[in-house]
Amino acid sequence: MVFHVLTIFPEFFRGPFEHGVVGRAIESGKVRIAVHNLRDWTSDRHKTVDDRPFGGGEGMLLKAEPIFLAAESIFQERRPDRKVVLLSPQGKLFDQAAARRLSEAAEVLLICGRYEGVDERVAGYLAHEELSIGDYVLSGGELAAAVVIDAVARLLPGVLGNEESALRESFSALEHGPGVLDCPQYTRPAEFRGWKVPEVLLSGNHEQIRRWRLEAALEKTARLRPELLEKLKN
Ligand code: 9D3
Repeated sequence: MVFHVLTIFPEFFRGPFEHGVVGRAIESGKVRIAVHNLRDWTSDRHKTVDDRPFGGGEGMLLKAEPIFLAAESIFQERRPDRKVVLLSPQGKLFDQAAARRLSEAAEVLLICGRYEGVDERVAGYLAHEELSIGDYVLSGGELAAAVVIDAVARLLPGVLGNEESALRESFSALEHGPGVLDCPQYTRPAEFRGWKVPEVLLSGNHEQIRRWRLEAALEKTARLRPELLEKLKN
């Protein structure tokens, strides 16, 4: 799978994918990340990518033209397996279902917003989807694009080791839609600064351990993410 990223900060993407799961996926050729500098599709002396909003108001918007020219040069023809995504605070929430959807594509172009926003014609006539990674204000779409790449790349065949993907199938409710959180987990030592690991986990009684884990996962979900349990009921 190829991720194209369109940004005014191409250097941002040097670091994040050198390590870990995505780094390995790139090395093995399962994933390619092509970073494109939006300023390469400007034609004025100052490489202008932004302008003031019609109707007045604060700040500057990314102009439509350089973004359309870039997209049309990166994807020379539109195919059903090529998706264009605009990252913006107004987008639909990026969740595991959205990650699964994008993982079906052969190539995804992630357009990173900056300044106060992006000319709406990008959302209206260029992007297949407009996505936000959550209800908080970021300085731009770059971190969001990195989040999307990480979440989607993990879903591609062969990207996780056999062990990791087996774990995902059997345990992670989140991967199958909104559900319960992972249960609390502990490793050695059995006592750290006076805080003991729940006795049952040391017992070797696998039936009891299974019951405790389910109970603990439900309790923690109720405490930290009650809305996930509400969704389960429906
Ligand atoms: C909602 C705030 N906007 C009204 C004043 C201004 C604005 C702030 C930050 C417009 C764009 C941005 C830059 N953020 C993104 O491009 C962005 C984002 C985000 O801020 N939060 C969660 N997901 C995303 S995806 C892209």
